[in-house]
Amino acid sequence: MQVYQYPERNNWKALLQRPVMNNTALEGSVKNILQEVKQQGDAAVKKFTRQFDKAAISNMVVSEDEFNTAQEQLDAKLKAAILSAKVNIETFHKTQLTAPEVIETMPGVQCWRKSVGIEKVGLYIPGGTAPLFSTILMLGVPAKLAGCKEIILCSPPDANGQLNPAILFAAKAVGITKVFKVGGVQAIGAMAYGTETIPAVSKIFGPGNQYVTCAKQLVQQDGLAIDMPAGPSEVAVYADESAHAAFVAADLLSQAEHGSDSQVVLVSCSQAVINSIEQEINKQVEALPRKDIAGKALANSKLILVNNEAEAIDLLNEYAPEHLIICCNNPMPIAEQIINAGSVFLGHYSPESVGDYASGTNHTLPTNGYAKAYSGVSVDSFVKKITFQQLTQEGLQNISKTVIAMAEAEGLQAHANAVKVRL
Ligand code: HSO
Ligand code: ZN
Repeated sequence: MQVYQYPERNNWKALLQRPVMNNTALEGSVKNILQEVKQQGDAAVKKFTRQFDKAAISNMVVSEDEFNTAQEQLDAKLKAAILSAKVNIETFHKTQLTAPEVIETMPGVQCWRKSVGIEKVGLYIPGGTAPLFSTILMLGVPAKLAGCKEIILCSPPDANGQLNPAILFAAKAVGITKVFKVGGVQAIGAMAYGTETIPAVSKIFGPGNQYVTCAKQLVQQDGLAIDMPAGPSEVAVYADESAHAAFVAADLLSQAEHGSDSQVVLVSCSQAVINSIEQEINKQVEALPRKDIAGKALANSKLILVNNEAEAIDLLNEYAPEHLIICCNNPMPIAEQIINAGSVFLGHYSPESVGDYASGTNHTLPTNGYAKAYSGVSVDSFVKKITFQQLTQEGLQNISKTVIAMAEAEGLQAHANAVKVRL
């Protein structure tokens, strides 16, 4: 792991740069797959599933029998854990629902705003080395609360044409309308353009590899909405002398094990703290089943020594991490100065993994510095906000002078007339 001692402020940007993701090399093949799915529907989806997932699927829709089998197969403890996490996520996200409030801006001029669920949404859940069924809760729960009518899910099948039972159990638990055994670019294309079997949706959510991310960006250019630009996941930890090296090391490793491209950053004002955490990482990593992946991520990780707490805060705000853990006895004064982060974990007993699974907050968060301007997924991500207004005759009278003066000054006489004609 690389240690950076007292980096100069004008070097921060370069130091905190994420590896550039270059999609141009794969864009051509992604475009071709999308095009084929758009033109040939199910036939193309099945062909690419055979080609990439090595699975021959006759019926892409998961049947009731398959859901029941998954329910029977899944360990009772895991089922209970999924349901308990779901309750916390629901409890937290429910508070994001707001009832419309009618505001009278002038006597007789009433305005309000109503949230309306996006009618059809599509969730993508990757397969691969770790099937992230927890993401189904993070996307499905707010989608349901938002009032989305059709919530479909696509996930790549294994070579036997099956999905992981935990994926099916979680999908059933949150009330997904239909689950399809389809993954990769072909899944994004199917949800964007619709096929005979898979309905087109208005917004696509969920993580994925570079191909899936590229496909989401391309269909966005075609007018589809997507959750947010996704990049490899990240955690930054700020640790002072009160930090427990073993806790911090475990937190850094929990993010490093996601992928060899994961980003792990430690910031401290103490070289001794950095040394002891580094030692602890080297010890703990050895025992991890995913130690090869974590090891690669650690090779790109940064241990940064800064002069003081204020400088640490500035550096962390410049980095804008997806997750920030503040390992201090008194984290609140620091937390209040954080202006760029996806999700913040305070004190010695708030590991990122509780937020990843079960505390209630969402784990679909902005990476790659997007936390400077983007928020994580919430109920808001699944609604549109429509404004309404109604004026009485008196209200129109009250506002008429203002509108007429402005319309005439913009040279838009018809706008002014629409008021005048009513008075
Ligand atoms: N830490 C991931 C979310 C996740 N962790 C899912 C475990 N499962 C987002 O960066
Ligand atoms: Zn995680």
